[in-house]
Amino acid sequence: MPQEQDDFFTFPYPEARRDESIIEEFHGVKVSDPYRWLEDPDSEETRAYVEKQNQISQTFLERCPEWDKLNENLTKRWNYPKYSCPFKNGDRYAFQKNTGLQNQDVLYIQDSLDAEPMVFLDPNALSSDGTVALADFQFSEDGNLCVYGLSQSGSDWTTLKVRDVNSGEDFPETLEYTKFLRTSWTTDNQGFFYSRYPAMDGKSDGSETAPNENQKIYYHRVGEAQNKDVLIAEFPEKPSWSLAPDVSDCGKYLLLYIMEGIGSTLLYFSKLGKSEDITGKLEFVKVVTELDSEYDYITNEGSIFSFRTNKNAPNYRLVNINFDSPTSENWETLVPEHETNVLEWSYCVDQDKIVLGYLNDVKSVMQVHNLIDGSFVSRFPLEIGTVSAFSGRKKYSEIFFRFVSFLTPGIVFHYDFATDHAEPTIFHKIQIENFDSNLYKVEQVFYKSKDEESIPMFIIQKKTEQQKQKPCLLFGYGGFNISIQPSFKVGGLVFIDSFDGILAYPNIRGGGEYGERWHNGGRLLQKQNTFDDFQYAAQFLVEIGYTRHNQIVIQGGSNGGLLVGACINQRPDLFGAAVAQVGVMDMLRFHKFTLGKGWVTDYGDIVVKEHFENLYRYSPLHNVHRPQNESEQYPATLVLTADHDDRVSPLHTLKFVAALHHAVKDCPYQKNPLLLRVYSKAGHGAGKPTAKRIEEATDVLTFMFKALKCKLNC
Ligand code: X99
Repeated sequence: MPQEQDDFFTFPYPEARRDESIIEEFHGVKVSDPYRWLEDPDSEETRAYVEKQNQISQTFLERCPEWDKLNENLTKRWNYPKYSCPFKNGDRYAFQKNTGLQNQDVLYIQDSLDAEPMVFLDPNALSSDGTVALADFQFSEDGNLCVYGLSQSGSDWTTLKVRDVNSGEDFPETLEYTKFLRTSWTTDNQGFFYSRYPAMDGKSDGSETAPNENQKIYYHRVGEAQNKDVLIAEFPEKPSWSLAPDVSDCGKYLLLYIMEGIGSTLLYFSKLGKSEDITGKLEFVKVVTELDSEYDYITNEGSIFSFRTNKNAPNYRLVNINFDSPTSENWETLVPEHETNVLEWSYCVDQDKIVLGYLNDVKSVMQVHNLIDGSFVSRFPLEIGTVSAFSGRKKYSEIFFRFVSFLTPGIVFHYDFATDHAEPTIFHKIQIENFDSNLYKVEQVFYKSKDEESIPMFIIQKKTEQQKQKPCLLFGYGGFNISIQPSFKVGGLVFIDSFDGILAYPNIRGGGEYGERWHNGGRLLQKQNTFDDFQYAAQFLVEIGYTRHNQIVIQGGSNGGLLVGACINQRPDLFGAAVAQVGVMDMLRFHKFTLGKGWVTDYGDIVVKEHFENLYRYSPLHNVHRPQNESEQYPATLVLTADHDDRVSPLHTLKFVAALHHAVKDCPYQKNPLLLRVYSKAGHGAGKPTAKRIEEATDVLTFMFKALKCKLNC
């Protein structure tokens, strides 16, 4: 049992065996990797290690009576109906709904907007514990068929099925070895293009770590077995390329996007004839041959194709490319880059209009332009917040979009260009009983980082007469061009209410909040800016009197788990507690597992000397320290992962915790706990059943409660 010492306990952390024989040399630097054995998820030794760690973390959390209280608060708060943004498919509409605490959202279809919705697919019926999730779905052009992907236990792997919308029956075939539903139907509704990996040698349930390579594109005819699928495109000399097909609105072209990492794509196309004639590999014309920019198909008028791109436009623009002569000298700008606002997405609707979604200082702006000349038509009125989903197509005059914000759980709007001339109408508005948004306030502040860059940050708290120092949850991500926009978070509100706390969301560099400039400012050799921005956020919050360092808990997942890992190594004195979820912790080996190779675009490639030196300088696994005094003590830290996380393999977290525990062993200055919790039948986050989400949120809040020594308000 743990021994009581001061306010916390010293824990008999399990010692991980150190294999000192594993040493690799990078650019003349010898690096040892004593916990390499933890990379095998299936060995008895790894399993035993995880079990011992779980016993300690569970004891820590369960000893605490507040777990039940927080669980009750969270469950109450979570229990409100949630609606997705509907899609129009043929003559019907489809949308997802969750009554409140259902493990998985249910997919409904509706014959008209005021018809009774009918259950089309209920993933809750597919497993008793909610661990089978609907990963994605796509209806055929006429809306009569739907291809959908199921995933299990949180893995990225999906199996595809096809359902007849009229009968509700599935076709017999099951398509295996796909990740991320990248399907695109031919417009005759006979079948679809999709990308898949070759069959794996070993297991492929998401607990494996083998790299995913050699993706290929196939055409699948509905009703046929997968082994009858027609191979359309493959690049055996480029095993790390990932491929995505996209049939043009007119049905006459197949676009092929090729990625070798996150973001930038190559772009090829092939002309399509009748789908019966698809019998083998297609000939592709190369439009973009350098992997330096992103391209997003919007629509085409004959051979003139419109794309959203950041080619020569760090805030993105719309460009027209004539596929009859696609050379870049002939490209024409349709909507120029905006000076300050980032063009995040665009859709063609109602034949000749384009809806553009911009980000202005991290707040959504939505406007309509003319497809023919790109000119501005109108702007939709929006409150401060985020357009989190949009649906609309060239052939339909109707659109739907979903708005969320820190205090707005979700409003789905409907607008019909054919009949509406006024503002969009509310289609679904989420109402939460006993939630009064007027009790809270949201402010956006701008603070200076280490290099004087101005960083935006949202701060949410209860309205009070007088500002006093409060427990503060500081959340960050900072990578992959992803913007952290306002959204409604139940766990965050429970933190505010139960602990009289503050939430702080700094929009640190590496994200896409200010386009490519922001992303570039926090990746590759600039990655340290991401960590500095986060550390300066903590300092700023203390300087303005909102909190104290020992009341700050930092939290981040995935790339944000790396952020938390790096920050507790670099500035343990700034934070009272830390929660790192599903993080990338071994920066010298991330590229070796599952999809990790793709992250080289943000993190860099160890074969390049400067990249290696940079990664080695901040890699959480390689920079753990033994505290030499009180202020070097690690904050109370909870590190979380899950056994079916095939996005960021749990080995990152296990090796990091083993190194942390070794570094602090018998250290008199390390009194704060350093805990590891590994969830089972769970993955990186997508598709997690509500019950598991609430359990994890309860663990995290209970940990924060104990680590920050909060008072429980209710
Ligand atoms: C990915 O690794 C993306 C995974 N992914 C694909 C998709 O490879 O989401 C893909 C192909 C086709 C369609 C959709 C996808 N991501 C997404 C990074 C961050 C991201 C990730 O998960 F860019 F948002 N990471 C984990 C980066 C480091 C930690």
